[in-house]
Amino acid sequence: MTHRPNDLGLEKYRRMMRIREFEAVAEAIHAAGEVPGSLHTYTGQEATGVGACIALRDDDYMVGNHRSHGHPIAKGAALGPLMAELLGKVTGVCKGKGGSMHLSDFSVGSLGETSIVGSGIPVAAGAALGAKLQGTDRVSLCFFGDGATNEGAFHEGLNLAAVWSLPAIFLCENNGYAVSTPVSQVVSIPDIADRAKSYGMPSAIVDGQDVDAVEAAVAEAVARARAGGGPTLIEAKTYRYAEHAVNMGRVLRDRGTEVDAWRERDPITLYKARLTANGTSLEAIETIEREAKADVEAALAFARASDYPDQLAAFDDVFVDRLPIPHYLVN
Ligand SMILES: Cc1ncc(C[n+]2csc(CCOP(=O)(O)OP(=O)(O)O)c2C)c(N)n1
Repeated sequence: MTHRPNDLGLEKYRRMMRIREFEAVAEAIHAAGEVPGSLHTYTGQEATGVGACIALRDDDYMVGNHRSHGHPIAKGAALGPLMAELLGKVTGVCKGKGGSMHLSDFSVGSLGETSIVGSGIPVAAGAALGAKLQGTDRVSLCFFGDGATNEGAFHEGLNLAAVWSLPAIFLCENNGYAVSTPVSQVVSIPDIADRAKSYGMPSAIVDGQDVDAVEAAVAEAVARARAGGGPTLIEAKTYRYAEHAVNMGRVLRDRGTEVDAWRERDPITLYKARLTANGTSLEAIETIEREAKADVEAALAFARASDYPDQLAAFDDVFVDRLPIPHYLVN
């Protein structure tokens, strides 16, 4: 059985390690042709996802984007059904019909992602509205990139959330690029967080490599949202190590030594140093590292052993009233 440490610091480390291992395996099996479609890895941004999700309750909502393998893992999702979804298997979180960019797992409040940049923002605002109308104190957190903040959906979602004082946290993971376009070429201000001013919304800028700092910033926003104080925009400055999508066979932009400089502030290495400095034993840390590797291997074995969905299942779960199956597909 997987050891689940009670200590919050080790739990954060555990979730970051699970993401790192998951992405390493996902990239390898994608290169081997086992994963259909494109694959956007989260490696390098682990502290942002984990710091944010650790500040949420299990019943809070979370919405991701196209770079979202890490988000449900950070929210506590089981790895097997996530890996199975990447492989298009029936045991996947979306029964194999979503793939890498659609990893909804409602069991942990993960409402899912779409490949349409910015589209999760109004979805998260809608979930926040639902939580408010139902009289709960649940909050809704949305992850999106710097590129998404140039989409209309960002402005529409933040405006409505502010006007209706919705319990939402908008978390921009500013990793410096949208595909290969540097953020400075398409955003006219240094800090995306400043866009909150136009909606009268509080904001924060946080070091996205520091899991504790992200947790603290999100916890403050969550407390405000639960207390009826409305939404917050948080900008986490972070970095993705890989190309926009992996295994493309070409480099879209040569980032030179920049990647190495960011690796110097790798979120997992930084946190390991902090844990050990605070007295956590190396043995406890290494146990977590081994378990993360084993858990991801087990997830892959589970996914590989699973079946592909029946082709007629394509018509299930699309509308409330099941679609009729075209006669030419039946026998
Ligand atoms: C509406 C829309 N426009 C363009 C694209 C193509 N596209 C896919 S990902 C991406 C960049 C997104 O950048 P960002 O939001 O910063 O996220 P990151 O990939 O850096 O995590 C673009 C332009 C898309 N999928 N949807």
